[in-house]
Amino acid sequence: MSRTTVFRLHRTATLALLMAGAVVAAGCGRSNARLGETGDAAQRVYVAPGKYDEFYAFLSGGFDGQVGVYGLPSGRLLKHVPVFSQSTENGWGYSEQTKAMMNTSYGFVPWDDAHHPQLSQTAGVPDGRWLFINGNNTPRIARLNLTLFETEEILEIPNSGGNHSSPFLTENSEYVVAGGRFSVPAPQRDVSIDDYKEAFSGMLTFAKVDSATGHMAIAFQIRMPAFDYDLSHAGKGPSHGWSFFTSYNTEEGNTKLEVNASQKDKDYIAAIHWKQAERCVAEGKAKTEPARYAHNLMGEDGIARTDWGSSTKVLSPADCPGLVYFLPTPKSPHGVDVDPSGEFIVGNGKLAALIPVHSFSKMLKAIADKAFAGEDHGIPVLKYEATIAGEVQNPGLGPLHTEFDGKGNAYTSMFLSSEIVKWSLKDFKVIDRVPTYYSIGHLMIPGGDSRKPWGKYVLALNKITKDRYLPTGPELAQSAQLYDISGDRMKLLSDFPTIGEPHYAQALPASILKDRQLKMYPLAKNADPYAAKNEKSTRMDRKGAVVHVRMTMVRSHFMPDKLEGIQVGDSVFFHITNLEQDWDVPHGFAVLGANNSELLVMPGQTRTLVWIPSRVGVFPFYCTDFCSALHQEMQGYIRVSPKGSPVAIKWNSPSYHAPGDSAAATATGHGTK
Ligand code: K7E
Ligand code: CUA
Repeated sequence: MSRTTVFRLHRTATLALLMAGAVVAAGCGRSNARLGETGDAAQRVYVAPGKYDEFYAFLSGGFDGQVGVYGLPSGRLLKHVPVFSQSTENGWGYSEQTKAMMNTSYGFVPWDDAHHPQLSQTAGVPDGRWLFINGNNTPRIARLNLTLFETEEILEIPNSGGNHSSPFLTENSEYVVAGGRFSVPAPQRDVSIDDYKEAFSGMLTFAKVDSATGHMAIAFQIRMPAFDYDLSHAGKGPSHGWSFFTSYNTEEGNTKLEVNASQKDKDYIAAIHWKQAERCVAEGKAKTEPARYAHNLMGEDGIARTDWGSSTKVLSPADCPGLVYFLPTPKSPHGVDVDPSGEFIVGNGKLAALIPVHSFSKMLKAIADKAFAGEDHGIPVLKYEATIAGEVQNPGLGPLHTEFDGKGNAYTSMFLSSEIVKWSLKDFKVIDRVPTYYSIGHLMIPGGDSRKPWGKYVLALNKITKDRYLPTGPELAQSAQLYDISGDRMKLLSDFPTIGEPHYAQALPASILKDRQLKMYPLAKNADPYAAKNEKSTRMDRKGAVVHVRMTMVRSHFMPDKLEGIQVGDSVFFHITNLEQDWDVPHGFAVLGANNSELLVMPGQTRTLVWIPSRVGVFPFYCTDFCSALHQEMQGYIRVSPKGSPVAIKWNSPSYHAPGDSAAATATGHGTK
């Protein structure tokens, strides 16, 4: 949730709970009762110089649209990966090869609100191949390649609004899911907002993930009642084949939801039997409906391209019996989390005074016994008593999310009372609680939503830091806090600030990833049509007002580095190939007057920046990445003449021959205009 909604929720929920006679525990400002126990905290998070962290952690950037990669336990920031965002650090989203990643049916959208990273899984365990993450505002799912730490694919989700219950993949990464927080008319059309109940749909999308390549494709969408589908998790083990989505606003209000969506005592967790959906789709029960959406994929040649989708298969629960059941769940549930055994489905009712735990086996039995409390929009509603395994009593206030340690314990974040509460999956009794600073949203245990958590730490992802860091104007740092959970009692180890608002995070042992990193792109395999794979093939070509410059970079010079014959208003495409074949030797490229970005070009890679000179003169360009002792010498000049100037194209590399030079005919033939 955003900070503003957080504050609002804080107010209304506190009010509601006060009226209900609940005691509000002190959250912000409380002293750390366990300070004495954390005397060795510094040692526990200290990673000596030259040593590696034990875990890679991937934190969503929230409204910053990126993923932050941190080492745990140190909390050191290792990388900032642009996803639904442009990056001036490396030209992501500005270079010609990456621009298409931002394409959507709404045009070029270089921003989004990214909440939920999900590591790909095999047999319910993170396998370190890919990281998926949702974009909320312009509904999308992105896939990062974890040998590159780079975004490789972005799939737009049509018929959706606020893609929040996403991507929450199934246990062999068969599907990533996308549920809309905001129901919308689907297909979009001009209707009165007052016709919400009739004209709006909730849409739950299942995108198939190719097991070899990771490529996503929309398999089917399920048209649901116009509720707000907030979060999701897939079943695992015995519950594999099902996905669970929380919903709020089952009241179907279309205004002032803070009141109108809090009327009912219970909303639902929607249990989706996606294996049944597969059968219904195979039997032709889905309708093909027009839908325009972008599918952006990085090609093997390092160039992103967009394929346009034109339709999706839409399933209605009425046409596919056994597809959807509603599990009544108290008070506008937020997170839904499935324990490592796959048996327990935990609802986190943000306004509820308890944590309901549903049983998957009881759910199946209730379905078989038709233990229905009724129907809602034709969808069977199971009896609460028939599916509930137990309730965690007096857990704290404002439960949002739950993770698991793999040792029979669950950990729930309490937004209002600012704490993590540890409880037992055996008897649903609270075992321990520890304050967080402050207003925790998600929490994360490495592998903590998988079948095999590495239950050594829990990371609290906090919304508000108040007095925790040096103040920085109106906007204060957002923060993660690391707790040791290896013993019986949780112990706070450290705080570290994060980039953007961290919502969810995922982590896995560094040993899974660290030896799989691509060190360089093989130059011989560079298939960019404008690559210059050696200095001899560098050159300039003019076609009308477009000039293509094929340039190389290697320690410590550009080739060519003296360019003439450019005119004001030309579109100059700098296609720059890094000839290095060594690890960690990117070169940068910046030119005076560039209106977009610099470039960082990885060894063996070609990247293209467009520069449109606006004035006459001679402009320097240089390498921005300190690559060698002669890095400061890695520079050049480009001369810009008035429009229509007789100054001919000219460059200083072996491919250039002056016009009239007899060798010119045998050279590129592009030496003149
Ligand atoms: Cu709880 Cu977007 Cu997963 Cu934030 S959400 S906290
Ligand atoms: Cu190349 Cu600095």
